[in-house]
This record gives sequence, structure tokens and C-alpha cells, in this order.
Amino acid sequence: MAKLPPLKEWVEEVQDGAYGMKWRVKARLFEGKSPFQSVAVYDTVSHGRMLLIDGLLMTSERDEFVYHEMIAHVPLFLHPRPRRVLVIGGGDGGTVRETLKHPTVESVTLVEIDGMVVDAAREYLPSTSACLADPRVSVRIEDGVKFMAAHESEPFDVILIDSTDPIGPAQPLFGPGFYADVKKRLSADGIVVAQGECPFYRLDVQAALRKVVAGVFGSGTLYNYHNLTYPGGLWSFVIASKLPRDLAAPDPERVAALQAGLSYYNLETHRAAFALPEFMKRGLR
Ligand code: SPD
Repeated sequence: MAKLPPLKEWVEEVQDGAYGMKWRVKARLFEGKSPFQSVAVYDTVSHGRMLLIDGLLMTSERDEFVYHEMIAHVPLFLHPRPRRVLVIGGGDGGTVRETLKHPTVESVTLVEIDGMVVDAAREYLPSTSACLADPRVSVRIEDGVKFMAAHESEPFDVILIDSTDPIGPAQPLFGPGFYADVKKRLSADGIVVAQGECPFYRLDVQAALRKVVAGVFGSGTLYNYHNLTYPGGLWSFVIASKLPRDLAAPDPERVAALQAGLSYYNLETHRAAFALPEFMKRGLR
């Protein structure tokens, strides 16, 4: 690794040049520039190790469980028997780790465009990435959009789009062509969930994404989670199912069986996640 520049006291995430958050840095562990983006891992005083891509915080040891549990368990507890799961993005491994907690899951394919993200996570974020060595997991360093368009295989029961924000290489992951391919790759009773941004700051992006997903699947539903390190605190995922189903009704017996290993997700947080505040309902119409 190239020699790191002198220690900076704070790492900052600035949004729209107007507001931001900062965390006191204990150590710079990794800073690199891939063909796609900048990748950095810092150890911080208050939030443990953090992964940043292009200066935007992707995951922190302190609160990553919230995001990763809510992207994975909401669809996995809704699907009657998820066996084959595909994760697009998510090179830190947290989404794969949660997926593997489901005993019916036989294989997880992770398609991450940037090998540097996976390598940095393997080296510096073992608590999220160790699962990538599980024999049920295949890691493919490929463009998720091209993979979705070209890859012919047995369909997936659940597809999780664990993307960065809709800038840079992640932008096509928010478009209609991509979702048309997602639908083709899903099994007849398949479910897709995608990272859906922050309602306070990106309601326009949420409305556009919901419209794209609804255009392909017939409906697209936002659900929320509370976050400590993403700007705005309240963030969302979008979910769509090929079969009509009650999205707020997971299987209680299966939840109870895995509950001891979960820290944010439970029956109540699943149900409540679908209760949207009024400004969101209006903005999404
Ligand atoms: N602004 C942050 C959005 C990040 C979404 N992806 C996080 C990746 C965690 N696996």
C-alpha cells in the first residue's frame, strides 16, 4: 500500500456542499484509488472502523448491523423458502453475513464492481467480511449491471441491491433497464430490495426509484430504518415482490428461531418499517 499522508484529525462527510458529519480519527488504515472511486478505511474514536467510498460513509462498526439486518431479513423472512440469493454491490460483506443466517440459504452470489472494496474489507473490516470465505458464497468482481443483463443461471429467490449513493458507478443501479433485468433473474416468487436513500434529503430520488421499480414490478414500496451514521438518520429501502404478498407480515416462527442473533430486526421493527411518515407518503405520490 502507498505511504499514507499525515494523520488528519477528523474524517468528514459533506453533502451538497452545505452540511455534514465528522468523526475523530484514531488511525488511517487504508486509502486507495481504484479505477472506479476512492476507497478509505479509518479507525475512529466513537464509531469504530469506517469504510468510505468517494468520501461518503458506507459502513461503520458501530451501527452497520441496522442497515445489513434491514436490507437482508425483511425480504428473507417474507420469502417462504429462500435458497439462492444475489447481492449486487455490498463488497464489505455485511449483507452476505446476514443472509447466511437463514438456514434455507444454499448459495449467495456477491457481485461487486470494485475489487478494492472487497480487499479493503477483508483486510480491515473482518467483522463484516469474514463471511465471504463461507463455502456457500461466490464473490465475483464484475459490473452488477452487466452481470444482471448477461448472466444466465438458475433464478434467484432474493436479490439485494446493496449500492452506494446514485452517483458514479452506482447510478445505473437506479434505472429502469436494470430493474427489468432484475425481474428476469428472479424466480417466480422472488423478491428484490434496494438501497433507497434518505427521505429528508433525497425524497426526489426515492420517488424516482419507487416509480422505476413500480413500472417494472407493478408496485414498489419504501420501508424505513433508523441510522446513526448516514446523513438525516432516517433512511429507506425499496422492496418489490413478483407475487402479491403482505410485505409487513414476516413468518413469526422463523423470526423467533433467529431472533437471538439479531440486534435491530424483530417482528415489530419489520412491521413498523412500513409505516411511513406523512411527508414521505405525499412526496412519493
Ligand atoms: N450514503 C450511504 C449509502 C450507503 C449504502 N450502502 C452501504 C453499503 C453497506 N454494505
